[in-house]
Amino acid sequence: MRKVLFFLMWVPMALFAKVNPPAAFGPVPTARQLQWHDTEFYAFIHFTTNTFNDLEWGYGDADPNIFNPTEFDAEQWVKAMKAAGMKGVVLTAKHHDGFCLWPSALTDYSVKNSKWMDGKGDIVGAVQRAAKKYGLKFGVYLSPWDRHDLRYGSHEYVEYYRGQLRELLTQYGTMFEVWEDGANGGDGYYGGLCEERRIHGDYYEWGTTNMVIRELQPNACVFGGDVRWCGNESGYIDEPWWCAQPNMDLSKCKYYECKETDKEVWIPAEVDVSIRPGWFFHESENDKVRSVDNLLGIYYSSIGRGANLILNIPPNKKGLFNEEDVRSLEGLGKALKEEFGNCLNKQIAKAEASNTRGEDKAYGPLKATDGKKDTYWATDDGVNKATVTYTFKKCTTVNRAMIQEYIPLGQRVSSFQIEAQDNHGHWRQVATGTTIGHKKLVRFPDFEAYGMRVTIEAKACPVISNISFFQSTYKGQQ
Ligand code: FUL
Repeated sequence: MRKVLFFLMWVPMALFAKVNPPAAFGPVPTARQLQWHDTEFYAFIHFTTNTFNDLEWGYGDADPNIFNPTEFDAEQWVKAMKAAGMKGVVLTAKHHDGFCLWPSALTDYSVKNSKWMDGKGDIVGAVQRAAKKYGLKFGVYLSPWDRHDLRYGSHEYVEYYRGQLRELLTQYGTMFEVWEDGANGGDGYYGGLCEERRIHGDYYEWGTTNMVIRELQPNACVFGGDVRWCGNESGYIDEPWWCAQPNMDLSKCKYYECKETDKEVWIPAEVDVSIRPGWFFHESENDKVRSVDNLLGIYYSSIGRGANLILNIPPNKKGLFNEEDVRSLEGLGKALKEEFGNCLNKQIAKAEASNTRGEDKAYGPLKATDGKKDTYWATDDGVNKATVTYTFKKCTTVNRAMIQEYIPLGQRVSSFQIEAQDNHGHWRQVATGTTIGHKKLVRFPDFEAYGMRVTIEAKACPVISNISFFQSTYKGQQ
């Protein structure tokens, strides 16, 4: 068996490369994190009794009958997400108010006791089915803080929370992400006692609780475990940004793929931001929906800096996305097509690199422009600074660039510079930056270029899976 495995590994290597690929540098993503990185852009949906009470944090005392989205249409949501270019959706199955959007068998505080569809409806099921129909991945947000439940603060509540995870993770197909919010403890209804409850330390016993997720949905990334919060709700991550993080949180080691001896683990950033000022729908914010330009800026400062973007769109009281929100989503999708629809890599006539691993074409500069995600340009071990030069067939207008590291072998790049060659043969700097990771997107003014040059400096030999140049026709919102 071992021999067969060795042979299977050896054959492709022997066919395509004469020298060994670079060894991994630092921590590397798990398989589930790699899938998550590829998902890049998805929707967040905040919907509960708050939508009908004009609240952000429901106290937990709302009458379930208030939840009655008379024109609820999950497909309308999903079509708008698709139009924006999103690849998934995460729904608040339960927010802090404790109201469940699915008919949980573990509480009465859910859609089954609402007016909506005479208590026979299931928002989680409807959104999951619509997502599946339109090819979007699905995930849920299950708030650990529950301002409705009497048991909150006791161990019994933690068992209840685990039971709810079990319901959600067994009844609604494959999930790509589970969101466990960080907001916790405080005043609430708590079964009518209306008091203040504080929780301490590792109340939720995350190491054990999240094993439920690992067991039932091994491909789902856990927000706050596999993935970390970017630190703000404004739509950006700082630069430089490294996915390698000190492995401090040993309580999570049980479910997280780390050993207690690991100094660092791979934990990428997720940028959560709302299309409106609030997370929930408020009529008064209809004129404050983010513009296409604003959303595009967020796209660049999140996905374009190696993070994932989870953009919240709150449905209105009818259970629909409001028209302003749909307009911005459709506009964003169109803008993204104009930004990245015209890749100039097909114009490349010649590629050179200051160093190519083992002088082997299998690691040559054209491997970064071939559109394949598993091939890369790499240098020899010890060569941590290198330049690739691409010459176009003819002078071409360039104004956007994308660079991606081959992250299955870790994150390495600490700085880069992009230059363009003018008609006198002079090289002009058009962009510089620090870290790259999964993806770096840059925009610069139109440049009539004969060629493009990218210089990379890294902590170990650079391994670059994608370098693309674009001619964007997006002129900003008219
Ligand atoms: C926060 C929550 O308190 C907000 O209501 C919202 O759900 C946001 C995404 O996370 O911590």
